[in-house]
Amino acid sequence: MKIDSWIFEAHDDMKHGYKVKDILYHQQSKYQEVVVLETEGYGKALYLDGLLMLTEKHEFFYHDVIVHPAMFVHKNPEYVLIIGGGDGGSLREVLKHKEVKKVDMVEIDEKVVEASKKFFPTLSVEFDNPKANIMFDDGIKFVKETNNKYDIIIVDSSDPIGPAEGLFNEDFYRNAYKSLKEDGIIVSQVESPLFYEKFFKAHFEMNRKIFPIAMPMIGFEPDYPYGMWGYSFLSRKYHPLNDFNEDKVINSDIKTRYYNIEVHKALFAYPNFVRDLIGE
Ligand code: SPD
Repeated sequence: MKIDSWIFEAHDDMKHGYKVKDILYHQQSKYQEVVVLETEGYGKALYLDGLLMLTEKHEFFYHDVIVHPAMFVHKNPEYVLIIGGGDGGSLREVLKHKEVKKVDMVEIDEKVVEASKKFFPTLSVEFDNPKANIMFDDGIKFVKETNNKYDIIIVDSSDPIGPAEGLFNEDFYRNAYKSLKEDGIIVSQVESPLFYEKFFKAHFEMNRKIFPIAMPMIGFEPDYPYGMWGYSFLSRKYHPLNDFNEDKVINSDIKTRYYNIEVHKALFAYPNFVRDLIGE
């Protein structure tokens, strides 16, 4: 990864860049290149294998969407599994929900947690919470082997290349389905419908064979190329709109900067090209 006064997430035909003030951390872990930079205008930024995972300024867009819609739709989300999520942002949001009794977090790369504890104090706030059980293991292997049943599973992965590749295939989702209670929900990050069209289409074709409800959520995320980001809402029972009880949000004291009742509904309002992609 080339770092000078600018950092670019480089793709075949475009680049997404930030002006860099300082390189704070640069290590090759057993799994990937882990880099933390101080940017000029967006706070610190975390890159894995040259791809931007988050900036301090904008991470709330992503972590609000990957956590709160499912947590508010589920009637009583007590047991949560986070796959990946080594920066701690998803754990922070999950533990804002008072019903939660236990969160298992399975992160493959200890270096990501190490970097977050050192450089991202606003994300790594809940690693020592007694409800949090942090395991350094392969999430693919974990869902294959566990007998646990979760209310919610959040797949907060990096991109579908490198160590996270297997978190996007059918075996993983079939095993994750089995690790849910009968009314459980999985939310995964599934890249941008603008940028990874074929992948996005295939993800929903595959998961409609596994889950009674498999719907995209489309949110704004300025940290990632094109700013439009996709997540999947995969549910054994609850529909994200028909079973959404707005009072649960109104009566909650959870503070969010992006998520609210209107945003919840808007995440399921698809532009026509997304409807075409998912065959609606
Ligand atoms: N292209 C970037 C996709 C990364 C999604 N995961 C980000 C991790 C933040 N917790």
